[in-house]
Amino acid sequence: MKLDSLTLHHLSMPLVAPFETSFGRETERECILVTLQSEGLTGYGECVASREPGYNYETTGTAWHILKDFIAPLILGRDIADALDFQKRVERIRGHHLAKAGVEMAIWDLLGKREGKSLKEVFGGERDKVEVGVSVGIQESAAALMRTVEVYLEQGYRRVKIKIKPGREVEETTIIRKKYPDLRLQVDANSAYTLETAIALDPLDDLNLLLIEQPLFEDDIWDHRKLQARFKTAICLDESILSPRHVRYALEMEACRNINVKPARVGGLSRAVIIHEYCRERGVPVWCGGMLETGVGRASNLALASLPGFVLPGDISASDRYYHRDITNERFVLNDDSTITVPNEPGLGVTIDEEALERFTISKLILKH
Ligand code: OSB
Ligand code: MG
Repeated sequence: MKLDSLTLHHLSMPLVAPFETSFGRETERECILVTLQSEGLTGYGECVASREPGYNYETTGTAWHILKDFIAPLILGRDIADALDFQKRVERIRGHHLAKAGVEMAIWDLLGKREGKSLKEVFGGERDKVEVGVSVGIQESAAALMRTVEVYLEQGYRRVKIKIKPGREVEETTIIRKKYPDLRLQVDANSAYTLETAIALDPLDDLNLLLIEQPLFEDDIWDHRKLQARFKTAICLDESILSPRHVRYALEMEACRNINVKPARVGGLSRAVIIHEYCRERGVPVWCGGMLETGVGRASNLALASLPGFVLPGDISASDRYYHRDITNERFVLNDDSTITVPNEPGLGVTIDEEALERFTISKLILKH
């Protein structure tokens, strides 16, 4: 598959509501749309780096640099066989997983389109629709959180994740649990605690949560082992897992009981699929995380989450939870059973709304062989 050109669109998209986590608050979502032209076909990928290095050290700025100056020269005009071939070529670039994953997604879109198969089919997915939940940012008060959660439950979400940080965890999580004793509820700290301050999380252990996501340092696995040892509730790692190797470390250390799989964070869909297989063989539940994706990344997440080992609901909400207007013509909606239908058309199965793309583009670069 000869790659003829690579186009980058740096996008800034207004969110329906601000999204606040322990590391910051976003009112606009930045990302980079990656477009590959190959032999008459067009493939799309989303690089999910954000404007600020809060969740991950990469930003839209660093990703732009790595894509333009390092990844593009390694692939343009070259014959790329598949995702593994791509990974081999970019192996010499250390880190920068979000940048690599954006291109890998576009390669998968091309491969699917060439074969006339959806990514679900290509990956061996087994579900036509996947169970999803909603990730609720930190709100002004516990009362405001209650109102926000109520709205999502009315919309039909049956799994809720609440973002927490020191001082904003026990009251918040407890009132939601009291009001909804049977709700599938989980929390995400985005690395906001140390082993010492994590004592504040102890009361959460009695709230029958599905899991507690990434309480400790993003570059740590060992201390999560210590925390997991004293918690009944499953610890789930997000930020700490950057590769299939990290998954092995975490499981061998018993640092967690399940994994949030984000293809971008681990360097691409191919590596997410490897992690899925590794966990499935060991009976470790995984679920698909989210990065407030546009319709492009959402389609990719749905294809991945159709694999059989994705047994916990994903952070893949409907398009209208994020954006009034998206860059895809397709909009993803929540079904009555808190699922979203997996795209069926070849590749990612989405098309671009060129007018919306234009509206949200803050800069554009076309690189040709
Ligand atoms: O930690 O899971 C996270 C969004 C941006 C960065 C990190 C995270 C998140 C989310 C949102 O929780 C998930 C979604 O896309 O709905
Ligand atoms: Mg997380």
